[in-house]
Amino acid sequence: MCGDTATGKTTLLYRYIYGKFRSETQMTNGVEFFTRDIFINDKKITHIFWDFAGVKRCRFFQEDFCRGADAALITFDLCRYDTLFNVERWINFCRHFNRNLPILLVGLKSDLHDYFQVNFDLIVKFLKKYNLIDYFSISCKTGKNLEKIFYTIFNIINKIEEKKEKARKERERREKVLLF
Ligand SMILES: Nc1nc2c(ncn2[C@@H]2O[C@H](COP(=O)(O)OP(=O)(O)O)[C@@H](O)[C@H]2O)c(=O)[nH]1
Ligand SMILES: [Mg+2]
Repeated sequence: MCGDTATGKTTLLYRYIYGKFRSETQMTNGVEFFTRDIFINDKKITHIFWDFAGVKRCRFFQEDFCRGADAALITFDLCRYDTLFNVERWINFCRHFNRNLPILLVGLKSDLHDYFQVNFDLIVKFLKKYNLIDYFSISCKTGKNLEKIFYTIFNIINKIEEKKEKARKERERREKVLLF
């Protein structure tokens, strides 16, 4: 998950894990961990979230994580136009190692409609130009669409993992045949 500072990444994770809205602003310092178990097709999956500070000294870790990522969530603040504008930079950052990385675009703070500065044309443009999976607007305050984005992204990751597993089994089978 990436996005500009104060778009709501930590608050989003906090709400997803603890079911509560954390209203105080607190810069992510270093790294925070969150875990949650979910079930997909009756399979228990433990997810570990690493929430890195956006500061420069953490860039190295961020790049390393991008390398191994199966999918990404990119966040922007529906009330700050510049954060949507910067989405393009985050897409390029995430796709540095994998040009086809699946990305879900997430606009946060949908409860603050009186302060919206959204340009829907730009959202549609990004969706098409970068072939993004989908776009959701969500609120960490009301919880709107929150479960949906995680469900969507985990389903994608699960499918990729299954494909990898299938390929691995097929490779093993071929190697066995060769051995005989
Ligand atoms: N009203 C409202 N405020 C939010 C929402 N999500 C985050 N915030 C607030 O936005 C500020 C920045 O959030 P934070 O999670 O620290 O952003 P981060 O830098 O991306 O991790 C905090 O004061 C949050 O309480 C939301 O959906 N609605
Ligand atoms: Mg944070």
